Amino acid sequence: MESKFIGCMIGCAIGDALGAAYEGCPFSNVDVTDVAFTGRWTDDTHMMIGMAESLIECRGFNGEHMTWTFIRNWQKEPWRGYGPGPPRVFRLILSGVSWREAAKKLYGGMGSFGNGAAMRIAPIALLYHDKPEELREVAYRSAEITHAHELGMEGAAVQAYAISLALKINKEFSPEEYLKEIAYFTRSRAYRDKLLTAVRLLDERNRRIIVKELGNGVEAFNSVPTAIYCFAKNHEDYAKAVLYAVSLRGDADTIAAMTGAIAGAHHGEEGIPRAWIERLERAEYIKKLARELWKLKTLLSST
Ligand code: AR6
Ligand code: MG
Repeated sequence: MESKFIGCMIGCAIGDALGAAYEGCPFSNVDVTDVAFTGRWTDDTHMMIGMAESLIECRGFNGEHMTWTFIRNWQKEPWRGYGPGPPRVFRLILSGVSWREAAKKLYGGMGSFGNGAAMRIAPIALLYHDKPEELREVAYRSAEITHAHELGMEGAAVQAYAISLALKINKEFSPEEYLKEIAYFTRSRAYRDKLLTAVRLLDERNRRIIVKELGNGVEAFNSVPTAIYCFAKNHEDYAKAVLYAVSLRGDADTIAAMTGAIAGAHHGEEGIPRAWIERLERAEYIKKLARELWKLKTLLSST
C-alpha cells in the first residue's frame, strides 16, 4: 500500500508534467509521446503538494490551515500556471475576507466549477480511502476553499472516490463495474450521466467522439469523468493511460494528472516508468510526502 500511495502522488505529477506541453493544443487524432517531457509540473501538482503538507502537519483535514498552506505555496511560486480562480480567492483572503467566504464570491456568486479542486485531491483520497462517506465530506470541504460551486465540489469527491477504488483493484477488475460504481457514488446527475456514457464508450476508438461526449475542458464535469474513463480504458498500463489522457488535448495537463493519480494508485511506484520518475521535478520530496501520508494513515487506523 505504501507503494500505491507513492504511485498515486508521483503518477499525478508525471501526468501533469507530460500534459503541460499539450495543454490547449487543438484536437488531433494523432498519438502523443514523451518527447516534450521536461519533468516540470504545474499548479495541479503544486496544490496537491500543499494539500499533503497540510494533512500531514495537522494529522488530518483542517480547512483554515490548508487554505494558508495553499496561499503560502502560491506566493512562493505564482508562475505555476494557476487557473484564474484560486489566485483571486487568495487575494481576497489576504485582503481580509474570511477563508470560508472568499470562494463564494467568484463567478457572480456561484463559485467555481473548474477542475482545480479535483486535480489536487489525491492526498485526501489516500488518507480517507477506506471511509467513503468521510472521504466525500472531506473532499467537499477541501474543494470549497477555492471551488464553491456544487459541480466543482462534486468533481473533487468523484475523483477522490475513483482513486480510493483504484487502490483496491484485484484480478477480477471490470472497467465497466468500476465506472458504474463511481456513477452510483456521485450525488450529481451530470456526473452520473457522463460516467454511464463512459461505460458505453469503453470500446470506442475514435478520440473525437470521446472528447465530444465526455469533454476535455477546464470545467470539472468536462474533465473528471474523462480522466476516469482514460484510466478505465487503459487500466493495464500506467504509461498507456496517461499518454492516452494527454492525447485528448484540451486541458491535457489536468486530465492526465487525474488519470495519473488513479493509474498510479492502482499500479504503485513500480508500475511507473523509472525514466519519468528520474526526470520529474522534486520527485524525492513528493515521495517523502506520500510516505508520510502512509505513516499517518497507519497511525490513524491503529488509534
Ligand atoms: N461559471 C462560468 N465559468 C466557470 C465557472 C462558473 N461558475 N467556474 C469555472 N469556470 P478556475 P481552476 C471556468 O478559474 O479550476 C489551470 O490551467 C472559467 O472559464 O476556478 O483552478 C489548471 O492546470 C475558469 O477560468 O480555476 C487547470 O487546467 C475555468 O473554469 C485549470 O487551470 C477554471 O476555473 C484549473 O483551473
Ligand atoms: Mg496545470
